[in-house]
Amino acid sequence: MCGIIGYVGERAVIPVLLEGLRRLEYRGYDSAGVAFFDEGKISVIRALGKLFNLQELLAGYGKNPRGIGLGHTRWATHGEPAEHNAHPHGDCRQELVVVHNGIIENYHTLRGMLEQKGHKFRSQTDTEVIPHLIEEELEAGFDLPEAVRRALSKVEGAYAIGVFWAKAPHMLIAARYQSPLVLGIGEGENFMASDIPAILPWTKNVIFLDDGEMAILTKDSCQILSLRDGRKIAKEISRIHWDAAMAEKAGFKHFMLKEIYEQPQAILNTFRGRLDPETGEVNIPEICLSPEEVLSLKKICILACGTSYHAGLVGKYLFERWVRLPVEVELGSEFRYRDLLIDKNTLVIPISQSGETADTLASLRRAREVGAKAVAICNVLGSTITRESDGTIYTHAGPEIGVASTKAFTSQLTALLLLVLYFGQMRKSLSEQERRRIARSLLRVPYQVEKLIEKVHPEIKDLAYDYQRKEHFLYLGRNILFPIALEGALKLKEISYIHAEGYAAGEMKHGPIALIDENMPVMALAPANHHVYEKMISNIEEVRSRRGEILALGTEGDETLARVATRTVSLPECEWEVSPILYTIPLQLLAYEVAVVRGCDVDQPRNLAKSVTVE
Ligand code: HGA
Repeated sequence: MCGIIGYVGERAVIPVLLEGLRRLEYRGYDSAGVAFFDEGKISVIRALGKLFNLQELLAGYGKNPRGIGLGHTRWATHGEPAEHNAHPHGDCRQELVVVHNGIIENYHTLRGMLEQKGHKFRSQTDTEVIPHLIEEELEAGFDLPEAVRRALSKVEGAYAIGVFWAKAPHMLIAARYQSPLVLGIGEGENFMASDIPAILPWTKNVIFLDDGEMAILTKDSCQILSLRDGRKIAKEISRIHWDAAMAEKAGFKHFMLKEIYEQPQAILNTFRGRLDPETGEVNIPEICLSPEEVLSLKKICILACGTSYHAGLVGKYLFERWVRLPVEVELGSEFRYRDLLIDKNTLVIPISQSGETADTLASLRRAREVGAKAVAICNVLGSTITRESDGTIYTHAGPEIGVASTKAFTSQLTALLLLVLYFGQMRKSLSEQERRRIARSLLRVPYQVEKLIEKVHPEIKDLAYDYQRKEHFLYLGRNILFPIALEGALKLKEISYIHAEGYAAGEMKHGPIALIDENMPVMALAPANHHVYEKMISNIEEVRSRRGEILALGTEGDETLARVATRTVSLPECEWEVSPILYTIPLQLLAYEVAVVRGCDVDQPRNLAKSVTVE
């Protein structure tokens, strides 16, 4: 949420900032703004709404400044989306500019104190206290890095910031505490950004800034200091293997559609090199747990938010069946404030596409305090959650830009299944025969998903057209497909703004069945080989006898289902363990196609942003 890009070097700065912001726009699109140094002073240009509006404004700027600049795309937390609340924000004299991702929790107090000293504020944001605090320190005689460090010592909350000053226009300052920030190290130029794709066109060499660190960037140098005491810190440069084109739409109309179509590859990349196709053995030493540690586990606790939480719920069914350990799946925003009943024999598994999700990260930290071990499932190399866990299973799904998560979800499901096979083989809770069976079915999944997309996309398009005007939807599943019902409903509501609820089908009679009438379409997930199939059919009958319309996903050739459902979309027969992956695909396509026919902005749904780095 909120995207920051910063540049110092010799290039024309506006195109760099705009390209960076274009690649960060998934993080927020309430407003966008840039600041650069031009003819001896700082120019700030900001526009309400999507980046396009800023682009239009900049097209009329008429000059091509070089050297230093900052850009920001906003997801508002404090202060309505409006031009005057757009970043960058400045000090009283507009000699200093700041972009910020995060929340300054004590901004009321700080603002009151600064106003008493005569500072004039122009916005309602929490962010604006930062340039004013820095201004105070500059006036007290400190140089820019020290002024930033001292200013930040007064701030409580979360921040990733970029700063530059008209009196030192060769120097860009970056600092972070609980919001992500990565530095891009170029030749004769340096960058800072909230996320890797923003700097990929120019460099693949990056430094991940940690909490409590700041950086002084000039075109030829990058120095990292501790925010606590200003001491120098040596950091390693990491090399990124994504390329710039991976963050492009590649001819698809939307990122979401491209990412749906990329799933066969993303799933394959997740298990490639980790799953022996002959023996079904899994090798994931990167989880960094010894066999003794795996054997000593008494409990698993999965921590996640949103779509990743649904992946975690699927994980619970898998772990409980094949690893025989109790599993709790916890929402990050709840877990972090709960009384924790976990200890060093608990394994926590934080799941997050970005590895920066604020609530998941805070939960991980609490679990670490009581000695729990942690193995993360993440897509972004070097992200904070991966650095704070004992080990990580990277999903290798490539950059996910669409705000509605798709390929990250199915690769998280794949990674969870790998972990289940790995623990099952180590703890001997899974026989070799079962392991081979599950491995064989996972190996088939990329091919099955590819064929499935090809087959169902036109059918789903028709369905979406016919049901586009419905205002409510129910999604029903049982057992391992219950979380997929939740995920299907979430996808529909987030991008098409249709009210949708996911339910465990057996729960219908405890309340939701009262909602059923001819205006309530019900999407039922009913594979014929699941042990709860008959129960599912009974639940479908119950809906049908109340004039509900059933849209069903089920197994090819299932005549019983075809008889009870109004419309059916058939899927290939697949094993229970991989069925969540396959049954997700048509639901993603349905949400996508409904959103398209309703004219919604698929990649940038209202009020949302990706990579939720605030509480
Ligand atoms: N609090 C700042 C920045 C918002 C943000 O980081 N969102 O994710 C604002 O409201 O502008």
